[in-house]
Amino acid sequence: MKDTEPGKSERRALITGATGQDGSFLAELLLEKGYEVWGMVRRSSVGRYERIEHLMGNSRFHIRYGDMTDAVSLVRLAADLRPDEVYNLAAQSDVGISFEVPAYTAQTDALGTLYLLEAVRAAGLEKSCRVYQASTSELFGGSAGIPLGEDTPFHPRSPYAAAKQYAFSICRNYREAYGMFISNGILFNHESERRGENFVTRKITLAASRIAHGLQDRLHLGNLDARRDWGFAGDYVECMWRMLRHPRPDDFVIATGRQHSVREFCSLAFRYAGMEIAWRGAGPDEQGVDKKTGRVLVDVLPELFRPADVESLLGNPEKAVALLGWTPEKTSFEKLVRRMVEFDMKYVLK
Ligand code: NAP
Ligand code: F7E
Repeated sequence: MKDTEPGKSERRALITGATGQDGSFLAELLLEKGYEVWGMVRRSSVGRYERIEHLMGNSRFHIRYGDMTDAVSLVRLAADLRPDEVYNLAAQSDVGISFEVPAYTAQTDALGTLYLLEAVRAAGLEKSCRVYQASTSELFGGSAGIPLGEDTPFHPRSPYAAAKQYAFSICRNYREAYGMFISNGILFNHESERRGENFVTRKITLAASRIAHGLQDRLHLGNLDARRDWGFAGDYVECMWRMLRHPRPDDFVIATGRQHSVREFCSLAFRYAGMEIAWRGAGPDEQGVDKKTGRVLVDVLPELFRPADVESLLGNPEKAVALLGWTPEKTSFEKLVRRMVEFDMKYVLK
């Protein structure tokens, strides 16, 4: 490993999932830190590069085609690039959709991770290359009031979580079996204006913005009671980098230590878009109405409930605070929601 002064280096990083929310923030961060960054992207009939378009002119940023389900492509990438660090962010990351495409989710998220580790080994990089694995709070399957930490047992409640459990375990196994530097980041939900439009936070900020501009009638949601420990993606990618700069490979929970319900997220987002919501009714009959006009802004659709949902997630980031210098809630919940709404209020008019 080429290790120069802390924070500045000529290290070469490979990011799988570079076109995703986290991949784009991480690529920015690593470029700022002097890395040569290779983003793996997959072929698509439409341009998929909105989140990384602004990096395309950077002479230290490059893209290569590959796919997590194509082991040969990963072997070729590792052998050609010989990266110092690999950040495995590529995944079918939508929990709800994983119930519709369970086998594909397993191929990408579980087997894909195995292929990637084998590609690093096949290139003879097992002693030099550090690997970050994008693990998830979904592994826990929920928390009944008690903050979840690295030692909490897993109880996956979706095909996505089950696939990620395999990936987590194979990373630990390769660390123990082959002495590889592989760290699992057990990240709780993190959001931004680059979040996919199907995730609940972005769905809400986009809808609130469209409704404010008269472009949408109302917002349909599922489980309003679900509670999440929501942070800002831009803060969380810094932890990924810190994990690979840590002297030893390990597993870390990254969370804010606070949680809010989907209903609370909704109220705040509509407030920032200029509307105050009053909630009335319960269960499938619950509605969010505009306090001023009485107009229904939000309602509940039973088909948006998942076959099994994770009701509550709350993380305990103490270990990351102590060992990685992580600052929870660098960006507060209120700042995060405001940032997303401010972005979407302009974005929906484009
Ligand atoms: P995201 O926005 O959905 O991005 C996923 C990335 O993976 C995209 O670049 C996507 O490419 C790529 N991808 C999907 N299937 C692929 C395949 N078969 N081969 C190659 N690339 C593939 O996800 P994110 O929010 O940035 O999350 C990054 C990682 O962290 C994921 O592994 C996710 O499961 C995990 N995670 C996320 C959170 C969170 O709250 N965001 C929390 C914990 C863990 P396309 O652009 O071509 O679709
Ligand atoms: O759902 C409820 C839904 O899809 C959050 C991924 O990044 O974080 C993410 O997974 C909650 C759930 O994220 C709607 O039932 C209600 O309880 O935004 P989400 P997620 O499932 O927590 C984890 C950590 C990951 O690892 C994943 O990759 O909100 N909810 N109504 C809804 N959710 C959606 N999507 N749409 C609704 O209409």
